[in-house]
Amino acid sequence: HAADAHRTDLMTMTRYVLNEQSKHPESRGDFTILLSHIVLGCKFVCSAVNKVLLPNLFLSAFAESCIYNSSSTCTLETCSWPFMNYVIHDSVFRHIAGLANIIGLAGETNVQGEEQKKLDVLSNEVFIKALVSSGRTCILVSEEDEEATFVETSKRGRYCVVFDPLDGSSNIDCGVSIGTIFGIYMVNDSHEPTLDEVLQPGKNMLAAGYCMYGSSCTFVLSTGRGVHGFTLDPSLGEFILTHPDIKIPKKGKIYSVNEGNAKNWDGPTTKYVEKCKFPEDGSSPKSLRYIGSMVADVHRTLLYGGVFLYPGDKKSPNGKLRVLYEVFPMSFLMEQAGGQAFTGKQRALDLVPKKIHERSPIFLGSYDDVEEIKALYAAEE
Ligand code: AHM
Ligand code: MG
Repeated sequence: HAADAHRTDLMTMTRYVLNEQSKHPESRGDFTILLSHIVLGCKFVCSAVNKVLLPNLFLSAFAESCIYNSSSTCTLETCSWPFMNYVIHDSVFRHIAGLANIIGLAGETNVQGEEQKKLDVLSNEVFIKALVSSGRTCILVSEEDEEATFVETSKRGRYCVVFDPLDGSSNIDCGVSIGTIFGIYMVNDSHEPTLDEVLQPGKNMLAAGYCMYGSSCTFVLSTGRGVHGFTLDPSLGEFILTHPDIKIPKKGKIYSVNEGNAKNWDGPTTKYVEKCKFPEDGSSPKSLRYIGSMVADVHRTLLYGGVFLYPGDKKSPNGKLRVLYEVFPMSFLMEQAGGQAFTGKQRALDLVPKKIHERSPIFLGSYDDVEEIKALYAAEE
């Protein structure tokens, strides 16, 4: 009854990390605690994202009516939502209005842009608070904050976390997958922490991962021993190991790039994409897939193979993606899955960032495909 055993013997993420930890007797469980706080942030964002995606209009209509009427008899009929003509019980109504408050929809007059912004900001706040309260962090770098956060001494630990709390924000309103990306460094204790602790090459990361808020909520993690995928079981509120030891296919059939920028590309990028469409060796052309959410594009690349590229171009020589919390974590995962990540000049994980929000071109994915890109850049020199 292997199937039965499987169903009752769940490998949760905590269990997985504890297993890993038991291989290091010196470990004090700090990483497990840190990760559980990251996971909490992801669950919160997942839930907030779903509330925005599904009943978006519904919530704002209700929230407004509830806030402005603020009476206990506030019902569907007293609000302007036109499509339903029955009354929702007050408690349900208050619940919905409460949710709307949490996710920041309540009271907004300008529905479009502001909501979206709020969800970014909210996600950032959630992660900062979860990370600081873990008592295990020291420096936090978030895409949302200009400056790094230095955790106060009483709450300080040895880990530095770099993260993009909600990446792909242009995709929120149309319900397309978005995600959180993070990387973890450990400080050299003994001295006051400085920014140098995080301005380190990606290969010094201890762990990296992302959480994708898609048709399901998927958490992909590497602690430097392969890449493992977990799926949120909403009924349990637990991430369960569903994709152990992910390996990217050695060669893929997909390329993923914003081709709208082709006009400004450099020679090797142009040549590579041309080769994808018109292969010279008689093989079939590659398919193009581009979501515009790095987490989703990288996730597909990891599972199906192929390449994801955000090259530099004449307008933005360093491309768009940020080294610390976009390029490094994804490159770390790619290498751990048997793929490669290249900047156009070097192995991405060898890059030493000088600023926390620095950008870099990135080409990552299946080993053989990235090898081809490297050859085109080498030929250029
Ligand atoms: P964001 O951090 O503002 O959301 O931007 C990052 C996103 C990535 O998720 C994605 O790979 C890229 O921007 C898409 O950019 P473009 O719209 O230029 O193709
Ligand atoms: Mg981003």
